This record gives sequence, C-alpha cells and structure tokens, in this order.
Amino acid sequence: MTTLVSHHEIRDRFSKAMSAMYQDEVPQYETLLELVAEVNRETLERDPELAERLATHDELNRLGVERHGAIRVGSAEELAMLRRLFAVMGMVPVGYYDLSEAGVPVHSTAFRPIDDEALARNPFRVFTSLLRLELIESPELRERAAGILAKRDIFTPGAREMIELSERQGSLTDEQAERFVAEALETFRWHQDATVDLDTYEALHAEHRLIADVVCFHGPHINHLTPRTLDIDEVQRRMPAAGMNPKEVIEGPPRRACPILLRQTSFKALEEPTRFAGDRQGTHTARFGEIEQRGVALTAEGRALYDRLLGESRRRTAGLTNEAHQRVLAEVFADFPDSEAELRRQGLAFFEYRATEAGREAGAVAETEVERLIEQGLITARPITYEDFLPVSAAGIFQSNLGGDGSQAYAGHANREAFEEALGAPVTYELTLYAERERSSLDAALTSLGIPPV
Ligand code: OOG
Ligand code: NI
Repeated sequence: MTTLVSHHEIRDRFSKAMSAMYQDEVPQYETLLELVAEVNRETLERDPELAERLATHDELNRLGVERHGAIRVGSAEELAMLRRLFAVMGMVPVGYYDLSEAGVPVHSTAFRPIDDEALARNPFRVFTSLLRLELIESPELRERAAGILAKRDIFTPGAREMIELSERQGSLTDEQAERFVAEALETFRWHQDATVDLDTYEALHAEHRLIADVVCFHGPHINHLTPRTLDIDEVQRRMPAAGMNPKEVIEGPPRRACPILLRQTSFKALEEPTRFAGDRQGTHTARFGEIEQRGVALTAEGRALYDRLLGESRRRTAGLTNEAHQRVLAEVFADFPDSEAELRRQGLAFFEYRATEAGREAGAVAETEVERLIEQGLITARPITYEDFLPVSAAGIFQSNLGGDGSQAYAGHANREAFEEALGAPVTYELTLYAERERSSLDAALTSLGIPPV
C-alpha cells in the first residue's frame, strides 16, 4: 500500500517553494514580504476585533501563506499542460478575463482551489494568461512568433512524468510530491538567456512588450508574487522608505468600512540583464512585486454597481496622484452601501451564515426572516472573501509594468470559447461558487434552527 499525500499538501509545499525561489530571484520581494508582515501585525494589534474575527473564521492562518502569482504562456499546448500541472495541486481554472479591451493581447483565467477547507489551508492562485497571436496584425511577425514558440518545451520530462503519475494514482506519494515540486518549479524559473537574437526580440517588443516577454524566453517565468495585506494604503505609503518604487495609484475600489472585492498596487518592474543569441547583451523588464487587500465577493448586482461607479470615476481620476485619485473614488463610491446589513438587504454581496449557540438551543424558531434572525442573535453572517481578480485592475497592473498606454488596438475580442478550447476544459464561473457557498451555509444554519430551508 502506498500512502498518497493530498493535492492541498502539494499546493502548500509548491507555493512555499515558489515563494522561496522568487525571494532569491527578486530580493525586493523579500523586503515587500517583511513590510506586509509588519503592517499586518500592527493592524491586528490596533484592531483586536478584526483579529478575533479572522481567527474564528480560519482566515488568520492563511494570511501568512497567502500568495497569488502570474504567468503568461504562448500556446494552447502550454496552457492545456499547465491545467494538468495545477490539477496535481487541487487548482482549477476559475473565471475568464478578456484583457484585449485594455490593449493587452491576452486572455486569462486564474487557477485556484475552490472548496472552503482548501482555501483555508492555502488559497494559492496563479493568474495565467494566454498570448493571442491572432491579434498581431503583421502575418510575418505572427508566423515568426509561432515558429519560435513551437520549438520550446516549458516542462521538464520529470514534471510530465509526475503529472501523469498523479493522474493515474489520484495523487502522489510524499517522495513523488517532493520530486513534482522541484520539477514543476523549473517551468517558472527566470532565465537570463533569451532564446532569440536581439533583432528578433526588438521586432516583437515593438509590436508589444508582452509579446517579447512571452515569446523570447525558455519558459513562463513567474512575473510577480503577491502577499495579502490588511491595510494596503499603509503599505503603499511605506514602500518608498523601504526602497521600492510603487505604481502611482492603487487599483480597485476605495478604502471603505466594509471592504469589497480587491484592491491592488505594485512596485515597478526591474530592468534585468539579458543575454541574447549571438552573445549580445541587453535588458528585459518583466518582473515586479505586488500587494493585494481582499474584501467581500459581490453578487451580479453588486458587481454591476461596482463596474458602473468605476466607469464614472475613470473620467474624473485620469492623471491624478494616488491621494487625489482615492478622494474622487471615495466620493463616487458614496453611492455604494457601506454596511454589512445594507449589502445583505440589497443583495449586493455574498455572506456565509452560521447558527449561533443560542440559535441551536432555541428550539423550534418561528421567525424566518434572515435579518430578524441575525438581530435576535440566532444566526450570524460574515462576508465571503472575494477569491478572484478584476480585469480593469489586472490591465492597470499589466500596463504599469509593461509601459503600455491602454491603446484600443486589440479591443473587442473576448473569446471565451477559444480560450476554453485551448485550455481543453471549461472555466468555472466564479459567481456560481459564491452563490452555492452562501446557499448551502444558509440552508445548514436554518436547518439547525429547525426552520425548513426555503
Ligand atoms: C498579470 C496581471 C494581473 C493581477 O493581480 O490582477 C494580475 C500579469 O501581469 O501577467 O496579476
Ligand atoms: Ni497580480
């Protein structure tokens, strides 16, 4: 009998190995981790209520290990194999993001765990983008890029072997898992050597810096890893003193009493020495650091309101410094209810319900109004954390690190079907996950109060 380790254990090991590798590769990332840990510690000390809330809901453990990363690949084969690689770690593709709207010729998904226990253990996610060569106008350049990509294999033979073994066995033994982690890590490593000569690099770079980044290297180097902070404004403020050059503005919603969705900022990408074929030296700018602060997941209605207000704010925030930008955002978002009860009553956000001890001991309860049950202390509701990404914010992160101008050259090309065909599987619709989690928690809470679920 061989004992297999869980997919979640493998993900936890892999994300830690990845974080260690990135600390070696990009020392500023280590500084960023220290800064985030310091600000999180101070925030929890200042706000014991928040600390207790995170602790009772299993969120304090995950805060220390929580990271997301991002990679970009060049072909359907690469994407499909990555899907199998991430499946070994219990990570599945969630969401479809069209970045062509924002002038970036890619579309993307996020590989992540989806069930509660897995998220509590280690919610490691990887934002994965597929280059869309079909959006390059010049047929010559398109063919040249496709030809270069066709020649590379971004996976080691050992990684392929372990992926197949995991698929056959259902998972891996302890020893095989170690080997998997070491071999899989190779795919995400930075290589100083480009696979092409400087002229080819420059031609692709002139079309879009992202195309050069994807096509000219041995593999999809991890381009950032992102720790989660409890106070993004404070980390942004302290970044310069810690030697980091932050992106001008924080992406996403403004600071609020009830945080919603996701706020993000980054420090600018590094210029790194690169050796091109024919022994010519040059540089490539790709890798950076990012931080995120997560809030409650929004329903379709809540998301529509967010998108509308963000759209309104954009006209007024163009070119502003972060401080002024945040002020305008706060003004515009005054129209977005900012209390948990209001978010629930208006159906704008998702909550997880639990019966309280008083509720379980109350005997058959006559009240069925959820808000009344909460007021009476028989059930509690807590915001469900948003586990996904935001396309407009992602575009902002791409652009601040790729020097793009958000041109509309590639716009209007959402193509979920083509993405899923390349992936070899459908992507999970994220709203369904939150809705199911809310529904089942409410059913369970009502049942334990002796109320038949509606
Ligand atoms: C991905 C940018 C998107 C995020 O956090 O929204 C992203 C990339 O630059 O490859 O990571
Ligand atoms: Ni990111």
